[in-house]
Amino acid sequence: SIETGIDGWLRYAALPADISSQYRRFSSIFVSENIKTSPVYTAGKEVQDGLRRILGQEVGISFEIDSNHTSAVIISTIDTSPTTLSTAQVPKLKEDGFWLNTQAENDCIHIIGQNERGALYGAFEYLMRLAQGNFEPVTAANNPSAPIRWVNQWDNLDGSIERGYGGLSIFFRDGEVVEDMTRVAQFARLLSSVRLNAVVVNNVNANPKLFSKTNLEGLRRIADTMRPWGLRIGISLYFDSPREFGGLPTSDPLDPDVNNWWTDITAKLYEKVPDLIGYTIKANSEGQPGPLTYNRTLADGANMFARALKPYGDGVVMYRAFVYNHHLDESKWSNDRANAAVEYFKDLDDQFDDNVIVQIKWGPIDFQVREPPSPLLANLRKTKVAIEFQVAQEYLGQQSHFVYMAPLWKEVLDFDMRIDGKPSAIRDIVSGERLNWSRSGYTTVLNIGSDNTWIGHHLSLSNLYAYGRMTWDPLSDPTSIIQDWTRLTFSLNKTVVDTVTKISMESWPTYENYSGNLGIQTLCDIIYTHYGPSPGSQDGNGWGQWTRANATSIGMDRTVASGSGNTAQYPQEVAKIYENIETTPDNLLLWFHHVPYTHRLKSGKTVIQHFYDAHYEGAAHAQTFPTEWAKLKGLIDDSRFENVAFKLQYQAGHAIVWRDSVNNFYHGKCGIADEKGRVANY
Ligand code: GCW
Repeated sequence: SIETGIDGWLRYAALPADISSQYRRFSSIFVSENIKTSPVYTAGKEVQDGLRRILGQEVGISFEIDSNHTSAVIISTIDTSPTTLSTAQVPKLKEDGFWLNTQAENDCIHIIGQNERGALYGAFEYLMRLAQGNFEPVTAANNPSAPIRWVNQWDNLDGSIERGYGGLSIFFRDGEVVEDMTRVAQFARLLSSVRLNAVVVNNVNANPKLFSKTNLEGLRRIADTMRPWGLRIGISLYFDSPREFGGLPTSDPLDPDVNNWWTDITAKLYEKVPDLIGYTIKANSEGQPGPLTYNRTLADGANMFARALKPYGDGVVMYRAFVYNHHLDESKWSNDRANAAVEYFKDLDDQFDDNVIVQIKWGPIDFQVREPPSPLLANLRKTKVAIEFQVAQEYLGQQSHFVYMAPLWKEVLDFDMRIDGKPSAIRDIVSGERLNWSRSGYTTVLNIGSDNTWIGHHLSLSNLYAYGRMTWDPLSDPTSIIQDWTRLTFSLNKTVVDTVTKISMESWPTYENYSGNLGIQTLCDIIYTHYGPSPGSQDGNGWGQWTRANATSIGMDRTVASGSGNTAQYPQEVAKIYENIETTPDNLLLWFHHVPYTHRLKSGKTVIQHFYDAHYEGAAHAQTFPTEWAKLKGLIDDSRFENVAFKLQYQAGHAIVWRDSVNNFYHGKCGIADEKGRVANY
């Protein structure tokens, strides 16, 4: 059969008959909700579909449980659990959590959600085990690490997607919400299967035309399509809408008319989407207006939206910390974009309303191939935060190269910030545990589109799967995540699993090697595309992603002693490590220090020789990916095989372009020859 990729990791491929025949046979699927909009109902349908496809069993759904129910799958919430079913053994579940018991009495399977969404998650968990031929008995509660597990699509109303590499928007076209919701439902199914619970549907560079009558109605359709999958929608707002769209003279967040305008818009939205999860705000960022435009604080701006949402329950304002001056003067040594978030937000810590969450990019700059974690994650105590990842590979090869990001995220989440000298792993900060927050968590920039691969590269969809897995349980192991994903996406065949795992686990270090090393950032074109090598574009502009490379030395001096003082934004113990060149890890050396090209790393190599070597190594390693992949010919469907083969071949070629451009550039700068005498052929 031709595999399109639309089902992603939810193909439910039939198990070989000799395996599936060993499994028990079901008499029925009992579902506690007979309403199509309920995720419990969806769970029943999904289980029915899964049992048919994976095991070849045709099992009927019933909404009435009979007294001699044997060999049934019983799906409910804790509250709607049938009386005959003992829920006494179920421990207290967290919001969205579930209980899965495959060893229940009368040969039954119990899937019990803390809420309706949880029941659906439990159903997916069960099916994804079966689909991997995993018949191991399980009796366990499963709870999320954090309540906020969102994705942010950067979709524009015209159908384009900012930093989108997987086709046009599945939500919008020509200024309006699309009619056909097929892809929206398929998308919701994928998200829900990895326990993500909300989607912000439009770009943070938001267009106020979203509030037209037709579009409000369109948002209702999107929300209605997603609700049965346990997903809620949020939207991004444009700060200056009252002035630019509403005919008011100002968008001042303390102006009563402006507040009324947002109150009114919020009422209209909730009329269509009664469970709207909230607003995402990008303001005073990259030339966008915001509260500072009106001489108000960022907190004044955030709280205006928070007040508008308050009457409707649990809606939150996700206020982005991505606020910085993009006309920075590079000639001033102490100027540093990495300082911006803490400078703007730290002093506002006690000023945000309780339904405001500050949304912080994981690194201080912008989704680079390597950054230290954002110091703002350790500077807010009262203000709840969400960490922002980027499944979109904006700076990581834009889905033309493949970079599996779970290892990167894991490094960030495992990083110990040592707040007040105490263990403060970032995963425990964002879960809310470390500082006792009630609502905090995760979001990611995501750029799925109407392409059959969803995202532009079959392998890159693993990042969405991994993001879901890691937000639910940040202690998950990236290797087992990719193994599960591969079995579900491609095949249970060992060669397939091992090969995809190998390529995936090597992909980030490889890309780092041929793009930008030692914490210098992704040396791509910085002005617009963020793609392809252009090490010279980093400097000489106001964007502040500088390398400060000159004829003799390179790197950003972020020390207190002689640089921008950025290290002091980290808690003391961490600051000490980065302030000192001896204790700064090599892979962040040039992020924190400005050194001669001849500076010796802990490895004994000079900085410049490391650059040369790493680029040769990275490019050489990229050549192994198509060769590895070639082993899968005939082991997976030709359609996806060819598609990925083409992509990996392209990546291998482009890696050589990266290697030579970067090496030539630095050779030209410093004039120091490669010890190994290698020269590019052009
Ligand atoms: O990484 C940068 C992107 C912009 C984006 C911005 C942001 C939506 O290059 O395209 O704008 O970040 O996060 O707001």
